[in-house]
Amino acid sequence: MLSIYSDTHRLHHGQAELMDGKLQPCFEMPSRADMVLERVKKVGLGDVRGPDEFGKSPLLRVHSAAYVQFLETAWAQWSALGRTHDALPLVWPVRGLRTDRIPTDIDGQLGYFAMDAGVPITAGTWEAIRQSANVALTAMQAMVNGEQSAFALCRPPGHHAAADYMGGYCYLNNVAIAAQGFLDRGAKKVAILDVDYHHGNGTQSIFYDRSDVMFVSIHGDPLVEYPHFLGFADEYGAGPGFGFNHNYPLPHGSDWKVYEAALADSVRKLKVYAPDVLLISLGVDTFKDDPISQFKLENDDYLKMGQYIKDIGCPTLFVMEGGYAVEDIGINAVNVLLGYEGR
Ligand code: Q9C
Ligand code: ZN
Repeated sequence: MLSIYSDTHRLHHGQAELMDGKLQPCFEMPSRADMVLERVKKVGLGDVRGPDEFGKSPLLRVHSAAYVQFLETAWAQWSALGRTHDALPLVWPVRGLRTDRIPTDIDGQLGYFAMDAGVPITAGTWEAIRQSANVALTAMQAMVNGEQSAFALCRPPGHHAAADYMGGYCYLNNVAIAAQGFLDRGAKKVAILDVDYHHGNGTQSIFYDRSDVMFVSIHGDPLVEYPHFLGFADEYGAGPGFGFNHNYPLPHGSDWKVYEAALADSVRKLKVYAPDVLLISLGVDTFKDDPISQFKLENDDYLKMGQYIKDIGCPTLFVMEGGYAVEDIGINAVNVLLGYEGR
């Protein structure tokens, strides 16, 4: 399987996030991508190529112009005030507050365009997130050109980012941008299966009212897990998109047996939909030793996950999302790809 990767992800390295009331080093760190790349090479998965440049237009097919401009200028606005630490939001427009005007100061903009404080913006963040989207788009283009499968080794991840907000370590929604890319190149029906531990709230919201993208997600129950405010089982889509969104919230402590039942049901739904192309939001934070997650999957379970995905029976683009057990992230992510390939 072809992999696409860029070193540019290193330009994004947040200093700290709030966890349990304490500031601590960001879980979403550059070594994550290094470990996955190392494993791709070690098992001889296939060629590894750098990304091509797709410019801003494919980003604007998914994200609002105001949001993309915010991402592009946030660090300059922040550092112009003499600030040297990471830019972070601290205030949000909750119920009853006004969202009909975009603040002109950077603190207001950070709150307006963020769902949480897990999204540090550094000097290199814009370049890193742009290239992460280019990695996904390059893998998409390779498949349009004939590859039957590909692995976009994206970092930063993307599935929590919606049309006009960032959150949960995510800025540009790489999988949504690639899915729209397939549609813009002639695909009629696309499906996204999100196996990250956290619900892909951004991806769901981007395609919620559309029937040309089916979204299926298996994740920790939002009643007790991030992102808390989306990802419940009764979210089926809206308008023409009704019936094209399916969530499988699972309890803390879920192991492969519990997970497999949800995955098998997801695979059944995806086969009925019969998409032209399938995208996988490949988070491996479902692993038993993940430091921020509560599922119990083991290394070999990811091989079986890959076999289930293969059984859906269509061209498949894997897009890297979360996974914070850095020692095992390469083994687990690449096991899905090996399982898919029947190796
Ligand atoms: N106590 C992705 O996996 N914070 N994002 C969780 C845990 C946010 C995860 C706090 C987790 C976001 C792409
Ligand atoms: Zn996650």
